[in-house]
Amino acid sequence: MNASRPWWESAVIYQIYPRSFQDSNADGIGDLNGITQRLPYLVDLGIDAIWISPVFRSPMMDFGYDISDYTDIDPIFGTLSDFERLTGQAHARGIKVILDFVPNHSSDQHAWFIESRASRSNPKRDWYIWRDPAPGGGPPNNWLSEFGGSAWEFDAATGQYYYHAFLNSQPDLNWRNPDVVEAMREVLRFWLRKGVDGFRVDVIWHLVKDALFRDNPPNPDYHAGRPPNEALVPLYTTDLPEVHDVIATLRRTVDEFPDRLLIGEIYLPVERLVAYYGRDLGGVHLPFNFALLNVRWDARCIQSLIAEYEGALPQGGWPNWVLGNHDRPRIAGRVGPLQAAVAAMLLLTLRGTPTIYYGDELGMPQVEIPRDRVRDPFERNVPGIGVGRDGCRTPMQWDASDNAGFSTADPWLPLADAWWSNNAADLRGDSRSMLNLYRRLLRLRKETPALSVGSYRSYALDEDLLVYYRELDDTRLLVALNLTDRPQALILEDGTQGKIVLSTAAERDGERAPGTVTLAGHEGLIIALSGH
Ligand code: TEU
Ligand code: CA
Repeated sequence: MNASRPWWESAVIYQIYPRSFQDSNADGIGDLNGITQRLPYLVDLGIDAIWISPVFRSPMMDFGYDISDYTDIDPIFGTLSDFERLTGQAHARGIKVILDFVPNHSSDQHAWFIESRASRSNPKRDWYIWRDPAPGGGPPNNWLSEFGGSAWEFDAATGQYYYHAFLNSQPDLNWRNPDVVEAMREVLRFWLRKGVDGFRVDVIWHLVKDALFRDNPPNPDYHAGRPPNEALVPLYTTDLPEVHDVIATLRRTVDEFPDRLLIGEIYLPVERLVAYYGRDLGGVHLPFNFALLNVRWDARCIQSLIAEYEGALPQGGWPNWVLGNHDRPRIAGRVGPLQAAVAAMLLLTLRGTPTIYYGDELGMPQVEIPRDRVRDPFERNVPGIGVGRDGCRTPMQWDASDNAGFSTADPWLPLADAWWSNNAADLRGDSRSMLNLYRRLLRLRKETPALSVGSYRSYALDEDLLVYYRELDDTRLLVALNLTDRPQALILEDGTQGKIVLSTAAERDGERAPGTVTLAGHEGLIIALSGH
């Protein structure tokens, strides 16, 4: 392996939604000690880094994405020393730790906001975004909250509105104020000094808003059934040119420490996404690439999105891939449980850094949440159109004991139905299981640099097969993915033959691949090529 490459280029990241990973103190909610307890599982799985969704002090209106103290751990999750123990033990096992930094907004319970709303003349007034009512009364402009309704909340005590891109309990900080920037840089340093290996930065493309507070234009493509905020194009609220200066400052702060990683959460089309690598790559190292979250699951669409993404990357910009996260429906729910194996092979054989969402390695389903169990504030505010995020946040299915081994108490969200058979312990014992597929793929990826850092080249499109080369030095691999439920024949290039190094159907590993190979429905193959 090339020693001069930063660690994250060959790493695999694993996202933990901490409320749902492992409960250690019988309150039905996952916590830091629970994660520490499960580190051996993560070592056995073969991932390199964990990204933990927010564990900071929070009233939990948005389950931690509403922070009331950026430099303390919420008691629900444990203590600062629990965090230090987790980091120490993760590092001892070779696992990096990435925190979730939420700088766009705080909780309305943060001391900064409590001061800010105390009076118009408070020194922290300008740390948030306050505006007078419109001339005729009402909100200052038409900006909408992502979670429904106006993005402006009236504060009767001081007679002004404050802006909140999400819940009204999540006021947006004013990143045009240099004191805010400096305070947040200190927050980063606080955790960097504790040895964290990087940050995933929440809604980083939201940080700066229009200085003139112009109305957002209507979205001509909006239709009923879509989230109400999509009625407007967020022209003046997100992706402003000035945001790149702020991000460069965050990057310089992280660069004060060696080998730290900055990932940006950015939902934008590819051509705008890649701007977040920054000028001279001085932005985030990895702008999350969410293209696979919405793609139509067919070979043509996926091949062209890979080509578009690879083609748009700036010189030296490192790619990354995501199949799921705590905001989006589970991959197994989207493509079906059988095809999810093919999706796993896709994620772990593309060029760039993959992020695995916890539980996808078990094929965890998208869970139907009964109305009386809904916890997600987005679903509560905008009910019935399918925006709910609880269904992808259900407790990890560890074993067949009570509550799937997640907790001895009733879990905060219901478990998936089939947890008593579909759980890590049972799947570990079945050589053909999804968990063992992930383990085999991760081991192969580690042993075979061509799969992580090798070049990517697409193969002639064979209708329903997605086929590509991954190459490095003398290693030539062909990845063939059958995106259908029917058998498909793959014809190798003239004069090449190969050997199957890994099939989603474990029993084919090691099989010779002469000129033609047939893939079963929902099968994926990694073939080592010889000849030419
Ligand atoms: O999500 C940002 C984001 O883009 C959401 O609006 C997303 O589209 C939504 O959750 C619907 O899928 C981040 C966090 O990942 C999310 O959990 C938080 O609720 C949100 O920011 C506010 O911090
Ligand atoms: Ca707990």
